[in-house]
Amino acid sequence: MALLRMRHYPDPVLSSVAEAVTEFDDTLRTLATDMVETMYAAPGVGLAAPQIGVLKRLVVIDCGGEEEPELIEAVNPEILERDGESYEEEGCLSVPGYYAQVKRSAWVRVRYQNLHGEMVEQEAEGLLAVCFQHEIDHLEGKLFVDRLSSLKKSLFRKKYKKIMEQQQEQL
Ligand code: GNR
Ligand code: NI
Repeated sequence: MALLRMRHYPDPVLSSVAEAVTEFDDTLRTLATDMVETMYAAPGVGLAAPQIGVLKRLVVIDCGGEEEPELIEAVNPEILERDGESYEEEGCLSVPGYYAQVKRSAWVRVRYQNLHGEMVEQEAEGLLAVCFQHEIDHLEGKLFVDRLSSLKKSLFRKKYKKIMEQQQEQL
């Protein structure tokens, strides 16, 4: 097992579209295992492969919490159906220190393949629905800050610059 290096905004890998996974082999399963370890270590409730520099359509999610972990490893995930609206505060391991409310669908039906290539369909609401949408966005090269209004996005850019400068000072 290994921890993988997190890529941070504005790394160009985060704005690139990831490629479909076609080989369901040990390489894929090792990548998934390392991503799960990296997600739990962060800690985060989700992680998409582009965040660790791999442009493949693989995401891992665990919104279950420490008490009852509920690990999802989703390959080539897609949203089939969506309904309602939600405005949850989001953060992202690739945008450290910044949080904002994002408009999402409240309910989604998703389809993905498991690590053996078998098709799975699942419905999600609440934090899990937000997570699926947030992670699938990563596969399209989209970050939650791309979904903010242009005013909020320019405020984000200023604030993020300061966050990055403070991090530099701490080193
Ligand atoms: O750890 C994470 N928390 C979170 C909180 C609200 C909405 C989305 C997320 S996902 C984030 C981890 C991450 O960056 N995944 O890509
Ligand atoms: Ni993220």
